[in-house]
Amino acid sequence: MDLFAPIKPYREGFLKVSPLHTIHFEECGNPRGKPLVFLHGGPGGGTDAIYPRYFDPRQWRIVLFDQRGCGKSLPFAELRKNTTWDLVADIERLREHLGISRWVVFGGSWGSSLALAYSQTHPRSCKGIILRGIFLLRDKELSWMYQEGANYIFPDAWEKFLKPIPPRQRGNLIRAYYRRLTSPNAKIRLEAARAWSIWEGAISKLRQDEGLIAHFGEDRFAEALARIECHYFIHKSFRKTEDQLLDGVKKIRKIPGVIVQGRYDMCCPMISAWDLHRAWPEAKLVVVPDAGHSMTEPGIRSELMKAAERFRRL
Ligand code: STX
Repeated sequence: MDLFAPIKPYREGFLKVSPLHTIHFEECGNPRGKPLVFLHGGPGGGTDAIYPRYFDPRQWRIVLFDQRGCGKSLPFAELRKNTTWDLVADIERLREHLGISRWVVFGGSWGSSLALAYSQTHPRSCKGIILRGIFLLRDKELSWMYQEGANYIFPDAWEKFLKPIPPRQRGNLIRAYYRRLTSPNAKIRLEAARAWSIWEGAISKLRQDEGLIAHFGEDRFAEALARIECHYFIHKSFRKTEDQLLDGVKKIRKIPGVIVQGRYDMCCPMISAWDLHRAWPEAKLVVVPDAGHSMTEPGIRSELMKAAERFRRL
């Protein structure tokens, strides 16, 4: 299934969500269409022009926003007052600001974690939940990606990830990176940000994509993504317990849900989609047999577009 044509927002704006933070949002498609909120990944990834193209613009009112500190939101790469629960509150504030009573929530990767956190906090605002590349904020998922796991598959890319960190600090890479990413020295910060972000780009697709890796290495993109991710991950994404998002499923069981997962996702391995499916059997699990993590992988793209088409009729 091909994406819909490139689209320009019909409305764009800024919403001040705290004394410190202002978030950028936009709306695409049909102002009288079914409302959907798109939760991007990272955290810190920002909105990409490709995101609204998964949804039929005649049928949907597509709301996108840049989470605190990234994309066009201000201040850029700011870590203060930037937690999962701040983002959950921002989503609800944005919904009210736009006069939407209930919307479909769409999120992949970190966006899936945020979609679960949001829907479990505000179930009555959610008409449906479309998730992709499941990430449940658990220690084993962080350890897989940033300590031991994915490096067994990508030892070549891992060497580059290790490079900015002296050997004696490699026992806790998230901590070692956090120190550099919050350094007052811009050169140290940027070197760390690029290495952190390039690692993620290198493991995001079934087949490595040099264009994607180069994009992840761009200074501005890398600085927001790496700083914000590392800040969230060193704080265990501000979760209350290890299994908070699985235990919280009881609050969203009755909301229609779909889980799209690439079998060879090296960023968010399928164990989490499976655990979520076990906890939430009412949601439909779709495993794409020949895909990794990225939402641009052909099989993932088709399944997400099919899911959106089914959810349009809810
Ligand atoms: N982060 C996984 C995630 O949420 C550990 C993610 N992966 N890639 C992205 O987000 C972007 C493409 C949004 C940068």
